[in-house]
Amino acid sequence: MYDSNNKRPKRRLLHTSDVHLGAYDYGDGSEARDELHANFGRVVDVAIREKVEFVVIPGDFFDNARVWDDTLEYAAEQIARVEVPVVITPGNHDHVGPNSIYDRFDFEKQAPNLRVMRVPEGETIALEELDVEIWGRSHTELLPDFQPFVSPPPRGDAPWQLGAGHGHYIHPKALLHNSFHIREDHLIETERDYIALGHWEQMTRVAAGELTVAAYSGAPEGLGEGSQVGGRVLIVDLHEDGRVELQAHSLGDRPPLAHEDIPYLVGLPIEPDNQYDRRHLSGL
Ligand SMILES: [Mn+2]
Repeated sequence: MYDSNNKRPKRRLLHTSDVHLGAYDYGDGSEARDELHANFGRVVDVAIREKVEFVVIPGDFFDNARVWDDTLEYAAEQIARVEVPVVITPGNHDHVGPNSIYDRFDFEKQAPNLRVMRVPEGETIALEELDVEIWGRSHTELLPDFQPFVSPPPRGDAPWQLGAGHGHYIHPKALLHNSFHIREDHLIETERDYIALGHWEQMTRVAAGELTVAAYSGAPEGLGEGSQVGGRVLIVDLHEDGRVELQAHSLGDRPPLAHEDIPYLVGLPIEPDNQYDRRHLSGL
């Protein structure tokens, strides 16, 4: 948490998600497949150009467990090219457990800088040389009521405490999605500095209290180009004074968006007369 008396090491990361590699792995291949894969190459280009020190991918890196072998090889090749640590917190499309794509291929051998979270109950990955710890829970296909941020463990000892998770942020205008709920109060309770979110294809910051910055990077695929935020990744600066500052970098040639220019969503308050809360939260 922010402590103005203690300077923290300045760090920079890249956050992307919902890459869905292999989404077009059928038939004889297609231009869409080539473009999707090339776009992840552009994400890696931005990571290298912006000199990030690590990369966080909160889920749906792959589209499904049956993607072609050369998609796996391409993914590993690109991750290895980043050189800095890459942490994946699997989502619903690239879950861990039975029939996990991460058991089909020895990624860590092909890309020794890759760390995949494999524990649905949650685990912390320490990037010790960077003074960063990242906590998250990976999806399985087995828990329809999975809520990635309920009952988070306390902050660890490293100066920078991050979280990563995959699900729907519940806000007043949200449709009542049936699964993978993330609420503002869950994020507040994490007491983390930055929470990297995945599952949505649109980039947006979300309300997470005064002490935590949380955002969806959106998919790097050019979805929602017209909205000004499609086809982008988040560069996250962790400043010495504890501030977390986002920049949305285009995978093309559009200028970056500053922190305040990234859309911001406020969560749904918990109220006793709120039908939604009664229905979905009574079992917590
Ligand atoms: Mn998803």
